Amino acid sequence: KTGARQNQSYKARRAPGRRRSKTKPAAMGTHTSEAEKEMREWCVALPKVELHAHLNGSVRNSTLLELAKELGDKGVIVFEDVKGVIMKNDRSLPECVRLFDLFHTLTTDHDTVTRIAKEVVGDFAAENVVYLEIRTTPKNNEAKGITKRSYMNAVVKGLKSVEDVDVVINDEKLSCTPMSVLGGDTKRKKIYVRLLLSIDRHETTSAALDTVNLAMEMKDQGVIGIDLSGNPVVGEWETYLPALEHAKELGIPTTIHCGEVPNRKEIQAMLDFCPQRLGHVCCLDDEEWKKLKSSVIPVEICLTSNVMTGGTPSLELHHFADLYNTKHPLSICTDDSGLFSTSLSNEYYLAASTFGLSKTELFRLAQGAVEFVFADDEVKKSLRAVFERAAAERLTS
Ligand code: 6MZ
Repeated sequence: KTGARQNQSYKARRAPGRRRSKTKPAAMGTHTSEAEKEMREWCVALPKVELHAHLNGSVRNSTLLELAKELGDKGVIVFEDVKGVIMKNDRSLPECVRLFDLFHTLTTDHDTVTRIAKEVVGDFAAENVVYLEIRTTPKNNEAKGITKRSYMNAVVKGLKSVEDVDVVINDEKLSCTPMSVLGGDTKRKKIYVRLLLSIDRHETTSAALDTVNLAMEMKDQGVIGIDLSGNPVVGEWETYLPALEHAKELGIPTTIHCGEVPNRKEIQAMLDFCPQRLGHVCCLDDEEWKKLKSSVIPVEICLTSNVMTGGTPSLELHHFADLYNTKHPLSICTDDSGLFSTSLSNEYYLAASTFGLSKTELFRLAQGAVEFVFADDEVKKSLRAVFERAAAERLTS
């Protein structure tokens, strides 16, 4: 409903000859022409900022299969059943929720959490992401001896164990990496990584407050913000509000999954809360849409995810076009690159091919995301310089 409404003000150009359809977004690596191949490569080389990526949704399929095989061998799961589910490409929102339960069964022990954090950062750096905010839900699991704190320690250990890339998780490391370069192709790559702690919509007020307090305790380890996510048809806004208010009092920035499904009362309350950023904003009615636009809250846009989960009827009808045309602050993000078989480069490619954006427009979109990062001004300054350097190179080719 909302997609069609927003299409009334659709002004962005569609790529010439592109068919208007409800097909799923193109997966990576399906080159059909030299021009497409060149554009895909350009999107990979483009320095990028990723602001909305869930750790467990960004795990490589190969890793999930390996973990599933191990648990299959131990008789904990039936590998063949799980394999089919992991490799399936078409996922509705309820299926995603079920899949996350499966992923958590596969990944929730300290060593595996460390492994996936390390791999996910390496994967983003490999496609020239220069700043990454990775979000994850700290998990208690008494049976496995895991606490929210020990889970997060395992994540931080993963970030610190990335070998081929310089990972900057706090200011200390800034001066230790003179040989590395952000956004460069030739020298060793460097990526800023910050962590957001997610409050899951299944959690109680007290558990949500624990997460905010943990974020405060782990400030010097790259934890920089709070996210509200999880199954959008579960839970009540009032349950999480005290924790989100607490974050605000402590000066911790927040980002909220908003309007993945229609929910008038909740969407209004989320907009009234005025978080630093909002994710998705798919199912807003006219009044909410107006309110969002006048709020100027930056939006994390997840094209493939929204099409796959039905938040928007098709790529072509995605609300990106309306927000982009009205110059609303936004950034292109992956959401769950593993789950949806995408990458940030692919999402930029889709924005270009669906809405007819030029290379300059794509570049400015990537550059603009620097202004919405939760990291401090020093990091922003350094990222602005990366894009200034890259502009000369990327915009002339
Ligand atoms: C809402 C989502 C999500 O935290 O275990 N998550 N929540 N909407 C989405 N759109 C598809 N994608 C991921 O990562 C997995 C968790 O992130 C949230 C869900 O709570 C999921 O369990 P972590 O690292």
